[in-house]
Amino acid sequence: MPEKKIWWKHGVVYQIYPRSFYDSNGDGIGDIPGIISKLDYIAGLGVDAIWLSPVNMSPMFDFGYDVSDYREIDPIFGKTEDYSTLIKECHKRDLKIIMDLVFNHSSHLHPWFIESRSSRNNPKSDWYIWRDGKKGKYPNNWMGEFGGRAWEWDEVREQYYLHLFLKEQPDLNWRNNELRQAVYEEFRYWLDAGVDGFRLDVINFFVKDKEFRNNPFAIGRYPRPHDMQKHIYNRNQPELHDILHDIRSILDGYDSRMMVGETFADDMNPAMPASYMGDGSDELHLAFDFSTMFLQWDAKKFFNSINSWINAVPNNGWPCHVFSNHDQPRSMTRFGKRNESESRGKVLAVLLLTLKGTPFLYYGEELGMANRHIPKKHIHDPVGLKYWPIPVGRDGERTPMQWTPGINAGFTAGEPWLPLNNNYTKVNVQTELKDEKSFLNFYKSLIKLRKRNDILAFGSWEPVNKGEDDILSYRRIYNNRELLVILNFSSKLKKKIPVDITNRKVLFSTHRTADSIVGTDENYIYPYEATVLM
Ligand code: TEU
Ligand code: CA
Repeated sequence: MPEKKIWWKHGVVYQIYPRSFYDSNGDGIGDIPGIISKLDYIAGLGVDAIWLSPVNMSPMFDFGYDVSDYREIDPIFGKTEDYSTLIKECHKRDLKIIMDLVFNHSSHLHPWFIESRSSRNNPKSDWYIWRDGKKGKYPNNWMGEFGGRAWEWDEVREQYYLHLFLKEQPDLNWRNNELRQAVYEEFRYWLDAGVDGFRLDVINFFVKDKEFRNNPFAIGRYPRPHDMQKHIYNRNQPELHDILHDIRSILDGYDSRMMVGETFADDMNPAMPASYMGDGSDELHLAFDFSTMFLQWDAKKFFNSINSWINAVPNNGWPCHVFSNHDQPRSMTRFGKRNESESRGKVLAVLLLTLKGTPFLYYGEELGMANRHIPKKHIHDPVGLKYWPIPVGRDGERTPMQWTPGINAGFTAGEPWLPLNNNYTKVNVQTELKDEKSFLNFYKSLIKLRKRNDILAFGSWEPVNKGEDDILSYRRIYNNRELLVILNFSSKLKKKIPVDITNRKVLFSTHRTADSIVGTDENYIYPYEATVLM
């Protein structure tokens, strides 16, 4: 009996940043009707699910990651009915839909917060995190991720409230049971509406230290005050497990729903995301390990990061992999080295689509889209507004999707909300579809390979070469059948290779003809070769 495919384990997920995907009405901002009109393109890629960054009602201080109504759709993205149409149209095409829910914090304009801040004794007074203190004397040393203190003084309550991000993003108090129940109702609302899964924003930040202890000093990635602390007291508190059990049992009351947690760490230790998968069946279905996002181009480093992640995942759990998203520079830019970025991009694509675990793609990754430098006057992201030029902010990875070589890459008939990457005349859907050798067609055939091949879906992951001599290679084994994946991270031809590949059949390759058999005189690896062999 072949194993049954489960969409979130054996499928591919495609992340859309709605503002930047496709603008249907010429206001320069992508929207839900725009996404609907591109669903055939998405289904044509062969992916199984889409994840939309938040589209709920929001004053957009953090572009949707500050929600003022968890049920309504923000008018900039469309009507609430448009979202129901989107669900239906996805399902028609066998696509699942994953909603981004932001429940570490809400917008300061959410009615819950408006009520909570109105007095010290209203029914929702404890739904956010309020602390006494004298004005000017902060409750503790916690800093906001987006600048300044994590505490904001409120003149009415004469108290501070906590915001781990912007002051327009007050943190919800997950230690309050009424708040928990209210949030669970929002989950049920969307499950009833037919949403297949959730991506839970900074899930590991939900619960904070009961005693609000000061964070200790640390050397951070950036010289921002926020990064000069070890965040042990404002994240990852043990009570989070109870909450995840609750949410899991709500989801388990429905048919094949899934939640993936954004588990954010400074130290890249995979034990943290793994811990929130519980025993593999009672907390998160999937968790993000972002360690590959911060690596240099180095086969050994990739091996270590992926291997430790796969091994950290609990026995009944399942890994997932992500190389790009809306918060970090695109992989094409991070690893872009002069004219080698395309070759590296292809090696990465083969890696992502042949690993054990669910691959997450970020819109445009399939085209080879790269970041663009955003001049200061065009910066929208609060991180960039506050800190430019170090860090520059996240607009560069959020530029509009590149559909055609025409004006504004066919993204909008108006003025795009962010400037486009100038490479759109070459890097775009229309041009690439016509070119057999394009990045897009490369991706499409890789996704097809993954779908057709049960070994890639179900197989175990057995390292062969752990990055020595720039080679990363592994077997995927299922029911006594195996595939061998070989990736050359260097621009050099490798004559001494870890495993004899002669007489193997080529299933997919950057350099060799598919379905050919490797001859005795071909037992070497080309520069930046990525090959899947049977
Ligand atoms: O990101 C969490 C997070 O920690 C990132 O903000 C990261 O530290 C930052 O991008 C580095 O500059 C999530 C969302 O993905 C992000 O878009 C939101 O802004 C943030 O939460 C707040 O909701
Ligand atoms: Ca629009």
